[in-house]
Amino acid sequence: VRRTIITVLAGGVGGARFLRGLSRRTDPDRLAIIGNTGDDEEFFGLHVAPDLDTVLYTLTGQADPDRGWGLAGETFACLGALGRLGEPTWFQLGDRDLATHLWRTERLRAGWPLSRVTRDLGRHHGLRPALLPMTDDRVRTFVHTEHGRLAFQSYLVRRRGRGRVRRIEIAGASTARPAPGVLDVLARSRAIVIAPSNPLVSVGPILAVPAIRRAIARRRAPSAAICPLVGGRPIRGPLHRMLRGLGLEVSPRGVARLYAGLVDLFVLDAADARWAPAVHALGMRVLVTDTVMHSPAHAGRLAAAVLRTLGVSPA
Ligand code: FO1
Repeated sequence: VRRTIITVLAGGVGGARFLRGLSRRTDPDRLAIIGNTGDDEEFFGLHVAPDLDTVLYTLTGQADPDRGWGLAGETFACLGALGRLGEPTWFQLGDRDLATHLWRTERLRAGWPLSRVTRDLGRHHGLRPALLPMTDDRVRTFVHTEHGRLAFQSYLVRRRGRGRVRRIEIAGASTARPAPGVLDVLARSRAIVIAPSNPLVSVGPILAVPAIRRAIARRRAPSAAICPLVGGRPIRGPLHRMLRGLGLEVSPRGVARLYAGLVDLFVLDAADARWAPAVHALGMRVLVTDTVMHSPAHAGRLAAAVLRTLGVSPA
């Protein structure tokens, strides 16, 4: 692992967009990303790692700008042909995206750990930050609703995040070990940042790996989290419904509580400035700024403000 200055815990689209901003404001070769693998899933025998791929495609300028996931200009001929064979097509696997999953799956079958597959994939795509899956072990997120125990993609994509959430299960996390490099980058970080990703199903699985949580709780570097709720709603995804279903407060304080003891600074959107005292009372410093990432330039300004407030020089 190269010399690292900033380590980011990231889920899918929100995390990737924040990272794109951060990599404009700091040396991307000195950035490390710990990615969520809890929402990985097998489709047609292929290992799909949506959050890792979303980060990879976004940071290499290949992501579809509207969806935020998958490749820009993608076609779906293969999926269409599978549909004509009577196969389920609710998970949109693009023709060129399939190459990623074929390649990953072949190497996993050859015995490579996911961390090595991810590193090589990044090299082939010209990715400069170190992208580390949180673990090489099998961890899978399940969402329990009145429809039963749903694998994460079934809950989010197939059922569109509907249904009352009763429990979130991160299966395999309690015995999972951090992937090679993860504890090392955390120990050598000058700052640790939790991206504006879903704290329950994107960041939650990363922090559910016991040695990762422990390393962050005992950090020497300053740490920050950016609140993914703005005005009581996430920019995308069902976080507000998940919090409500679990009986947690649907507010920045509700999110901040999930990070108690792990972050020194909590970043609130200007629309939620009134929550600053309540978050501060949890023992965190508060930064109030614009957090909505309408463009890479907005994301860059957000990232720069976070680093400045943490006292970390960007380059
Ligand atoms: N999200 C959807 O809402 N619908 C899809 O059909 C879909 C397909 C897909 C394929 C590859 C990939 O890497 C991501 C994909 N996503 C899709 C996004 C993914 O479900 C979520 O963004 C993450 O799992 C949440 O972090």
